Amino acid sequence: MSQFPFKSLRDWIDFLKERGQLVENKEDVDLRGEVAAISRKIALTNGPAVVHHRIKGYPGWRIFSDGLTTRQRSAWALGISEDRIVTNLADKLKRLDKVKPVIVKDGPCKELMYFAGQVDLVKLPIAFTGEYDTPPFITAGISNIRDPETGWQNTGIRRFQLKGKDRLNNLVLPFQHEGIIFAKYIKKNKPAPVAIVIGADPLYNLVSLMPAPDQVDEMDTWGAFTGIPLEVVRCETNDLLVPATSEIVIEGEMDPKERVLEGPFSEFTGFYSGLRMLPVVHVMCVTMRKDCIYQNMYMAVPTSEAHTMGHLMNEVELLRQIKEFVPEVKDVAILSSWGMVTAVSVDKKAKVKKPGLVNKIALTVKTVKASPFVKNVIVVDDDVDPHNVHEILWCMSVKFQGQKDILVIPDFPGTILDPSEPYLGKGPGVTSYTVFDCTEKPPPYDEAYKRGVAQPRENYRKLVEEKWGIYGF
Ligand SMILES: Cc1cc2nc3c(=O)[nH]c(=O)nc-3n(C[C@H](O)[C@H](O)[C@H](O)COP(=O)(O)O)c2cc1C
Ligand SMILES: [Mn+2]
Repeated sequence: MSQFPFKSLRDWIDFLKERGQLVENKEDVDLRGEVAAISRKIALTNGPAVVHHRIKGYPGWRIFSDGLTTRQRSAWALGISEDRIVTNLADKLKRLDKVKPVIVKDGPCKELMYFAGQVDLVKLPIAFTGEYDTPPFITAGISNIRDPETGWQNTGIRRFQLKGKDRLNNLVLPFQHEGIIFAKYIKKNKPAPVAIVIGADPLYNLVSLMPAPDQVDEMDTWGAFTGIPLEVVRCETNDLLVPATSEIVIEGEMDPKERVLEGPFSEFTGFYSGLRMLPVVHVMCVTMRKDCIYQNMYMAVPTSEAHTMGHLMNEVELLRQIKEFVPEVKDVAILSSWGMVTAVSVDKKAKVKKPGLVNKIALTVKTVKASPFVKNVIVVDDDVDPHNVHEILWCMSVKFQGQKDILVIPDFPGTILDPSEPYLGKGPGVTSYTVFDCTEKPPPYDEAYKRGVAQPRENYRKLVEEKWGIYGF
């Protein structure tokens, strides 16, 4: 029986099979959209994970996807109950000791090795997403880079467009850790070694999505969650560390100066990205497991596996980081598009005693590392569940007046990825930041709120919960 902590993608696949959460697709599938369309349908229906066994044009390969498309499966991968998952995880992270990864001599990821001249990335079954993202992108590539000054290794998932047998593009954003670290190599005019992992255990995938503070090694977080160290091996051509059981490891270097056109990509905003000049990864070595399983992570117009797992891990980091400054914040929910609509709940009693608390929260949200994509924030009281869209819209309906409950900070740093940014006339990279105060307003404006929420009495609601099955539902 496979159980948490899962040691490899294969261990995770066995577990999903045991839980009845895996489809083994034996039909032929086409990389030019069919694989992506299957993932899209899985995301829209909260469907199971899938292994495709027959990839047209790529005999012998299997593709895995959608292991973490539902919160339930993410909770299994994190070894935590699905109930109150964000608050529990944020609390857990606060208390955790570092458990550093342990270096082992050899691992299954080194069963097959290809060095310069032998490397051919075109042989990987890389799936296309939309009709225009050509050439295709490796979407579930977990990138590792080391800070040349402090030795800190950062792990973060990214997309890599195929540019040749041994070349990939990398969307290095300046506010992300890969960008912050790569800037140090540019300053020194030195190439930056990177290691890209495809197909690892599910927790490694989840921690690679955490916008953790600077100098935090996401592999330490893996150890902290599980209580045991992540087993890693050293790369063949650089000193980066990667999980020993990885399916594929791509080792390479990013030239500090070279840039080539990237795009279009099926972006998380739901639109194709434009063309941009971006850094290039020159691949020097690829190592693999035998009978390798390629992992694809679908991302395009919401929702997708990338959105569901990304939202969860961003919620956890946002909550943890905001609470350090404003402990009155109780929960955080990303409602759409990587935080472009985010809800935050605040301690209702504390808010009454501390005028201005909502604005303090608003400013804090945009100050922490975890919020680069946060654009519109809805603040609610903590008697409302911010993860429940019906409750959020209800609060906006009956507790919010646009004339006085909106705070707009114009010309805030943006992301360049939001297609509405150029509308401001200042080019991409500049955005409005907007806060909607949807909390109950203090006396003398609380007349109706004091009368209470209209619903059946609590004892009957409890009774119905208990008897639900007995009624025959
Ligand atoms: C499929 C997928 C692709 C992604 N591609 C990129 C990317 O190319 N560049 C980027 O900066 N972030 C990308 N992200 C988001 C980052 O992984 C995420 O913001 C992470 O927290 C960044 O790591 P860091 O906090 O260590 O910088 C992607 C996320 C997913 C799920
Ligand atoms: Mn990081």
